[in-house]
Formats: sequence, C-alpha cells, structure tokens
Amino acid sequence: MKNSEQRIKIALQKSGRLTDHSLDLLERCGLKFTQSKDQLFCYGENMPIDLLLVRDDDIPGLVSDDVCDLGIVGLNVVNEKRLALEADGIDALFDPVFELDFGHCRLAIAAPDDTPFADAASLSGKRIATSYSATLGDYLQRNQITAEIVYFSGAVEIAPRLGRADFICDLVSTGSTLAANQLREVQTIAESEAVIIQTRAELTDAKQQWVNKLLQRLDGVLQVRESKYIMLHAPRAALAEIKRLLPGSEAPTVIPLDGDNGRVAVHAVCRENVFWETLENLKAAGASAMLVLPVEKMLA
Ligand code: PRT
Ligand code: ZN
Repeated sequence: MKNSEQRIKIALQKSGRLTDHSLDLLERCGLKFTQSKDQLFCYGENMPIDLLLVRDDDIPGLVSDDVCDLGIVGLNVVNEKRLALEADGIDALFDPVFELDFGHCRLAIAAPDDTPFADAASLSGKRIATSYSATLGDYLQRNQITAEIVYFSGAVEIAPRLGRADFICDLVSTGSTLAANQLREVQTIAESEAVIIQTRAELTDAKQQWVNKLLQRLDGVLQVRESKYIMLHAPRAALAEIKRLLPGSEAPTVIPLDGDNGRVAVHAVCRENVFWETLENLKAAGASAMLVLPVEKMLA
C-alpha cells in the first residue's frame, strides 16, 4: 500500500463562506499543516491527515467516490447531491456524521413583493428559478405540486426581473439580498449548516482510528465553545438551589472548605454561556467568591 493511502484526506471548500471556519476547526483539533504552492492541498505535519481544497459542490462526490474519507460542506449541498444521485438511481455513498454549528442558512422560496402567495399550492403551474433543482423537485413532489423548475447556476435572485421565473428558491441567511431585489421570503424548504460527512467505503483499522480520534476532538471543540468553568463558595444548605441555577451543568464537584462553617466550594462545567444575571441570581442564593473561566479543551 502506498503511504498516501494510509493518510486521511478531508475535502474542504477552497475559497468561500465555509473555508475559514473549516480550517479554524481543524486547527483547534491540533492539526498543523503546510499548504502546497498551488494552494489546492494541505499536508498534515503532525497527523496523517491531509486537506484537499475544492469547490464546495464537488465535496459530496469526492467523499462518495472515496477519493476523500471526510468532507466539510453545507447540508444544503449534501442533500442536493444525494437527491440528484438518487434521481439517477445511484446511492450516495457518504453519511453526515455531525453538524458543526457554522454556515447556518435556509433554503427558501421567495416571491416578488407584488406576487401573492398563500401556501405551497400558490406555486402550482409557476416557474421557479433555483440552483437546487433536486431539493426543490423533491419538495414539490412531496407537496404534490406541479411547477416548472428553471435552473440558474448563480444570481438566482435576478430571475424574476429578467422575466425568467415567477418565484425563486435560494439560500437565505440575513435576507438582505432578497430585500435588495424586491423579493420576500415566503416558505422555508430546509434548514442548513455545515456538516462533516464520511465515506461509506471501509477504512483500514489505522485510518479508522485516526478518523475516530479526529471526530472525538471535533466533538470536544464544539462542546467547549459555549462552555464555562465556574467556581464559587456557597452555604451547604443552599446547594440544591445553587445547582438548579447553574446553566447546563451535570454533576458539580462539591469540596469542603477549610474551617467549614457550613460553606462549601462548588466547581462545575456549564455547557451554556454564564451571564451576569446568572451570577446575580447565584449571589442572591448565597453564593460568593464566584469565578467564571473559559474552557480550553474537553474530552468526554
Ligand atoms: O466556489 P464554491 O462553489 O465553493 O462556493 P459557492 O459560491 O457555491 O458557495 P458559498 O461560499 O457562497 O457558500 C458556501 C455555503 O455556505 C453554502 O452552500 C451554504 O451552506 C452556506 N451559506 C450560509 C450560504 C449563506 N449562508 C448565504 N447567505 N451560502 C450562500 N448564501 C448567499 C445567499 O443565497 C445570498 O445570495 O449569500 C447571499 C447573502 O445572503 P443574505 O440572506 O444574508 O443576504
Ligand atoms: Zn458552490
């Protein structure tokens, strides 16, 4: 077996909305890499993990064809590829592993400001411009609506003004692009965020072990984002109330204090952000000497 076959390949978006977040996430997992001159490949220096930088639309195909073992891409692109393959009678050979909590957006139908829309049936017999033909086709079929799908590879929002479509179906995050084009969002078809996908092809034991290690670290990185470590002193009698007030904490550590006098130290990992109001409520319940610290790493 060639050495390169022992190394894990992850497909990432080369240049776009997901690129910086994807690289940042992998760096937080401890991965250090050098980028090739053509900037299409990153060699993992401290782990047998390399990155392939490509257009996001190519990522599901590369993972399905086992050219890459993992990929980071929007769920919208993953579902579009899966549905397009299924329409051709082909099974997509990849599975989403987990969501990565960035790249949030939604695929939505939008109508020109002066076009009436009541419900999905209002689309019947109309032309809808989109880059997401398979996802839109699936939505129309599930709602038993016959409409014409007009494929646009980009700048979908100008289709109604060009007289090419009555509605559009496109990604929306803030909605300002729609507003700037005198369009309004009328129906959400699907929510999306970046996900990590894995090939269904069987990996060697050594590779699978590295994939497991990476996924475990990714999970840890996602968990610590909002997490805080909180330390405080409290009357033993108020422990039940203090535990109730600690946001998203499981079993806090309770430590006796030197000289006791009915007070204990409480240490807890809170899985949600700790706001000033929480500290004020804890104080009112009898807590003192409160410290809130960021969590750097976490391994369950
Ligand atoms: O070159 P390549 O093919 O790799 O990139 P691309 O141009 O296809 O993708 P890119 O970088 O624009 O988006 C990559 C992924 O980011 C998408 O597949 C989504 O998963 C995710 N994402 C999150 C978005 C948005 N938010 C988003 N707002 N993708 C596109 N948009 C568009 C939206 O359609 C609108 O035209 O951005 C514009 C601004 O949106 P508003 O609603 O904030 O005005
Ligand atoms: Zn793309």
